[in-house]
Amino acid sequence: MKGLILIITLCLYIIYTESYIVNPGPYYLPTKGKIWPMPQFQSSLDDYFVVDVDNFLLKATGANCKLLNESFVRYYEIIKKNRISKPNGIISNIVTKPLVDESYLGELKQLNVNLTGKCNDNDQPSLDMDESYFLGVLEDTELSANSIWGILRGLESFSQLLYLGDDKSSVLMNATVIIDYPRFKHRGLLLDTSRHYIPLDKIYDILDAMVYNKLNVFHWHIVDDQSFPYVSKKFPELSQQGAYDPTLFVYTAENISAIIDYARKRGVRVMPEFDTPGHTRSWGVSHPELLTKCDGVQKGAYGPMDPSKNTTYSFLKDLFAEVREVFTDQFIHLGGDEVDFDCWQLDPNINDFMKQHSIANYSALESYYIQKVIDIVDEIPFSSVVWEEVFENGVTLPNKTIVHVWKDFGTPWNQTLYEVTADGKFALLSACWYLDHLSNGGDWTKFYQCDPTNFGGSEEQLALLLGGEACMWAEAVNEYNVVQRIFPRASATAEKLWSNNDNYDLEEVARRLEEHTCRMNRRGIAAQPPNAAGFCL
Ligand code: CP6
Repeated sequence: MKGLILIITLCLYIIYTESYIVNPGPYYLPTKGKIWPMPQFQSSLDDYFVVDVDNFLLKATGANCKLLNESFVRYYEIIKKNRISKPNGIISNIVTKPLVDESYLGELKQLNVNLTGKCNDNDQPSLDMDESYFLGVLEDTELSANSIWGILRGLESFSQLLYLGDDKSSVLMNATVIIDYPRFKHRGLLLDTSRHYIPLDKIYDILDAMVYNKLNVFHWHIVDDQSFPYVSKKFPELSQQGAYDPTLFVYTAENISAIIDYARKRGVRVMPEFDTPGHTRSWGVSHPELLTKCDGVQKGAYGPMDPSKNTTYSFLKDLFAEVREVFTDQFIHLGGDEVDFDCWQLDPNINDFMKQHSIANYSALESYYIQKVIDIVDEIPFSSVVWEEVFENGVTLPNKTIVHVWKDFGTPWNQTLYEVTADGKFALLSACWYLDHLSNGGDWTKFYQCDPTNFGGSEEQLALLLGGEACMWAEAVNEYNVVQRIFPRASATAEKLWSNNDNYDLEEVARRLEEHTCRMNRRGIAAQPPNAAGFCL
């Protein structure tokens, strides 16, 4: 009897599960042939071309130079990566033409690349570079731009228009017209290489992925309290004693030049940050005389740089003169954030100095310091970027100095942006885009929902907002998780900074980001999945 009940129960269970209508949980299907970040204007038809990815031709019809030819070599490789490459999948690469299909336009064999301006092998990207381009995928398929930088952005868009057909073997591209240019000039990614050393190969991966997102500034927060991996020729002791390891965990001038050149060829600027007077403990290992002694807070402790000594400034002048030789960008980021006043307060020499110079308080002392440093780098010459505290402490900044807004506590970021731009200063925003802050796996939506122009400024004020940066502070990342921590969440920032997409449907954005992340994965970038469920071919 018991046995019978057991069998019946089993049968009922099988019938029940078999007849149960399987309803898969929600997930995002990637879109096809959409571009990330979204162009300013795009019109695509259902009509499509078929592309033989192994025999496609990029042809320079305007100016030509090594920068352009090398970009062709890169994009040939990228174009080939549109086939399926899953271990158990078919490796597809067959040009197939549907038998009866009204939308079929034939084979697309070449893209004419028409650079209308000049192109020199040593051209360098800058804040004011022209990144606009026109792309027409029609009978006559042409990419045209005034500058090499626009061509590079256009090649990226062109490569993203390719998608895999439903037969999972042919690669297709819809007839398309694109007119495109960036919303902001400065679209950055900050990478901190002090809290954890990030090896060169990961930095190259990050630069590649930046290009796939049209990000154009690699803000290299190269040193900080914890380690000093920058190898100085004038002061080799800085990294010999201040790096985690003087041979393994450092960046030599040669390493840095190679990174700058790699970035340059892709239209990415490399802006170094040497953050002072705070965040400088690693400097003090070999140069304790630079820092304020802070026995009062803790025996043997050191505080921020000593603003009262001439030797502090002469040291910085020598170091920054060398940094000028190594880094090629117009800008240096001078930091100036999070200066702890306790040590200055407890130091009798500092207080004497303040009396002599009628410096009333510690933020005025910080202002005195940073003013001198700005003047020093101005002569070298470097233009400077500073964190928002420098502005808040009332430093009289040269008008071209850029104020980098990072805080959303105390004063909310939109109020700070308002004040900075009302004062006629250029501004960058980072407060919305902390890659080290995790709320949910898919928290890119939080990044996406921040609009940097949302601070109530006038036209003049808005014109002073140059863009922003996503920040990868490295307290919780090293070589094993840094790339996936950055991408695709920084892609959300990248689209806010490139596109004028204010009437967006978040579901549609999610599907495009799903596609874009799969595309980064196909190209070898270890981006993490953007949405709670999904798959990549
Ligand atoms: N390191 C340095 C950091 C931060 C800053 N400077 C930072 C701290 C807190 C937040 C964001 C950034 N980790 N050198 C401030 C610019 Cl919320």
